[in-house]
Amino acid sequence: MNVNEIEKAINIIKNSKYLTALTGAGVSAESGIPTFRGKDGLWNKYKPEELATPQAFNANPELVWEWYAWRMKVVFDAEPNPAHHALAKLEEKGILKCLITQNVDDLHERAGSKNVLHLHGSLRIVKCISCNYQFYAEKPIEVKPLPICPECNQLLRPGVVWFGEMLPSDVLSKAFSEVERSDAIIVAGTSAVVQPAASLPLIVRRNKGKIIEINPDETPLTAIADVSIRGKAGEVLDEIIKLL
Ligand code: BV8
Ligand code: ZN
Repeated sequence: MNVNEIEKAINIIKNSKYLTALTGAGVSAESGIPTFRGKDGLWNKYKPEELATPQAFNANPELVWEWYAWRMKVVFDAEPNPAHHALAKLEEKGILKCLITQNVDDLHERAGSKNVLHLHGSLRIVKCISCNYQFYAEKPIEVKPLPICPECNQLLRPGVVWFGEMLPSDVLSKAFSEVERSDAIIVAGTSAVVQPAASLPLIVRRNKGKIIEINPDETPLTAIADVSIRGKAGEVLDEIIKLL
């Protein structure tokens, strides 16, 4: 962890008037939740792009539900890590105005973050493929036999956004308005390849805002970030909050 990059990040945060954050699977990695594209990627024998799609669900709902039931178990058993706690602290101090996440876990909320936008939905929501029925899953749901809607008898599905599906328009437009007014954004734990999430930090930059990236690896954002810290989100954000 490079000390003067941390100092640079702290200065940007201190001088920010409207700081937001965009997080990805990497901020939950230290909670033991596998990332998508890392070496320990989810269910390595499948690519998320192959399983997290409406086509995969229609073709093989048993397999897709088995994958999501496993992920619900992993996520619901997991605990927030210092990255989640540091971001919640930044919000509590009135510095972080909005947390935009691609993650479908609820670890930001469980760490105390209040203003969280879930671009890709949540594993806590189970919804009907046909009517408006949905419920909040306190624990992983039974998927054998496949869960059926009590209102209309159609299949239930995970309340997440699959590849090829539109993001919830209210959440997406809120995210765009948040980054439009940001003069700084912390981008932590994302490979910055999935659209439209990956375009959000570019809007901050276009408006002359500053990008702070936190990631052990380089990403397409690294070259344009004002400071890019090669480190784990839990360690780096913990250090930042301590020195702030
Ligand atoms: C849409 C929910 C349009 C489900 C997810 C070409 C072909 C087909 C499609 C496309 C295409 N080009 C673009 C697209 C669109 C597509 C897309 O972007 N594809 C990508 C793969 C190229 N996007 C979509 O389909 C979106 N919808 O565009 O609709 C449309 C238009 C009109 C009409 C209809 C439709 C929907 C995208 C949402 C998909 N759903 N998740 C589920 O989770 O099961 S995306 C999935 O990837 C997760 O949400 C995940 O969060 C997200 C992004 O991944 P990351 O979070 O970045 O995670 P990743 O593993 O990649 O990276 C982790 C990073 O953390 C790494 O950099 C690693 O170094 C780092 N890290 C590791 N440890 C740590 C760490 N960092 C910090 N600390 C650590 N300790
Ligand atoms: Zn229904």
